Amino acid sequence: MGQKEVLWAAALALAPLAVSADPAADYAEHCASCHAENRLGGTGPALIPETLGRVKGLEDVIARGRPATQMLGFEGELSPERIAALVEFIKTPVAEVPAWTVAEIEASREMAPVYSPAAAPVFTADPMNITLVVETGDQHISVLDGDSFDVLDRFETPYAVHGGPKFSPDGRYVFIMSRDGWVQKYDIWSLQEVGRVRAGLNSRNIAMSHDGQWLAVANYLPQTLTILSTADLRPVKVIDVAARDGTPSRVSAVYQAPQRKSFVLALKDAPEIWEIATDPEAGPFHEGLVHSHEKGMEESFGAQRGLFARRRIVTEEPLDDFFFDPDYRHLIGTNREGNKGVVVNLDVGREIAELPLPGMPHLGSGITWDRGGHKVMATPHLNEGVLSVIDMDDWTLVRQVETNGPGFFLRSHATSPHVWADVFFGPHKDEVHIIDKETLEIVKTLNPAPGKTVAHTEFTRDGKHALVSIWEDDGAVVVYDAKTLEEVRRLPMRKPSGKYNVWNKITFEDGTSH
Ligand code: DHE
Repeated sequence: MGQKEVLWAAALALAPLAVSADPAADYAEHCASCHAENRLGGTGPALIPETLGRVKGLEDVIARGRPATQMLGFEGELSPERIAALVEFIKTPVAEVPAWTVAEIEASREMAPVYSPAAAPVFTADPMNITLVVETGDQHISVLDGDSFDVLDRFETPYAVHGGPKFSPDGRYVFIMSRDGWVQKYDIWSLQEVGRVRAGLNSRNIAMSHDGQWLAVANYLPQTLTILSTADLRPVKVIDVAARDGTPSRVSAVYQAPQRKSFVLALKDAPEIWEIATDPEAGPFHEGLVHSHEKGMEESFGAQRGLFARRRIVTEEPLDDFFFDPDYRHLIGTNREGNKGVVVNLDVGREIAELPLPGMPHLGSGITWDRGGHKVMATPHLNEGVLSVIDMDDWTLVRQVETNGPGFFLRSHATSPHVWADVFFGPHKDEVHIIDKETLEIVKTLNPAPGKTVAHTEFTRDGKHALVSIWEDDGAVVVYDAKTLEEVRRLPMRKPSGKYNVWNKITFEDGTSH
């Protein structure tokens, strides 16, 4: 064949790839069968900006697929131009969000056919010292014996687990949420999945009620709060989340306030905090009042009493991220711009103080401890290499501890003199600072895997060991002696993100976030 013919043959071979991009048609042909026509997920995850926002290398995934999943590569059928157009298409918000009512949620419920609950733990390890490691590299959770560090089980989770799994108050069951709104229930004693349900189409986080009966699921899509029965994952209520003027709002996050027997949530798109009773007798709901910033304005919600009664507290600005003091009387929140903090007294329903918290404080990772007779809280900042330490008695800033870069997570333990703070962002992403809780000085900086992202610490039940993640696909959990700060074990894991110790979580250990 002459040179001309070769070029001609090559052009012909490329012809199907050269067709100009029609991403909607390409989506319908290649993606819809797994990810659903409306892009809200099917056997594959939802392909919407709310889920994909932080996923890097989408072009590569579409071209070459994802190993060890059903996601195939399409580079043989789609040109780079069409793949790029497809990426733009799936990063565009969906025009219409379908209803996701009690009926739809109920229909999504899948109880594991082979689940048989054990009468006692099927292992000899201390069930209170189990630590779960969420491995986002291949969507699994490893169940670690907190004494021997043996992996007792490794089970598959829904795609893109986010936030802390929530344990039943007795530590037997754990509930895990994915960004696509799936909630999975797992029985730690039996080492088996119990079932799963899609409680929302795009969800933020979950909270367990004080008595373990109800699980609240905070949703972005649709703008609702779903209440599930923890016993069987049945939806018992879907609450539309809308401001007082009727504007629908996403939920910034929901947490349980055990002493108050309530869930507390903040609205992301409206200046309101809601408190939802998880007990018909829950204290504040008898007042039936809401206090607003506008002088002297109170609104009665007298009719809304009983289980899941709601109370609104109006704030000056919407709160994006928040935290509580240990007795849940105060909520410490930050606004969307992340340039200041406010303290809201939940008993009287008013903002009572402002905090100097510039640089996007990540209050969801805050922890508290006793320092010199005062309770202090510390929070990292996502935009600045500092940790702010606040005195919770008078809401003053005690110190801004300078770090080698912005961090994501903090952890400590009642038995530990240290706070462990990662440096998640920037050139020092491979470091973890060890900070003295009294002097607030960095006493040591660990660098367990030079050049690799290191993040998120969790302690064992007795506080003797601290577990740190190497956030890489071929990552690890590094186990340190919490006193000597020496490495004692390295457990290979697939991008281990958060780690959660049963005892520390169910006892609300001071050194752990919610
Ligand atoms: Fe998180 C917890 C919000 C991005 C990993 N994250 C939380 C919580 C909130 C939150 C409100 C507390 C929920 C709970 O545990 O009940 N996260 C946000 C964001 O607003 C942000 C910045 C943007 C977003 O995409 O939502 C964000 N988070 C991330 C990530 O990019 C991380 C690093 C990787 C991932 O998995 O998406 C991430 N977030 C985590 C983890 C926790 C978490 C591991 C639980 C920490 C814990 O110790 O409890």
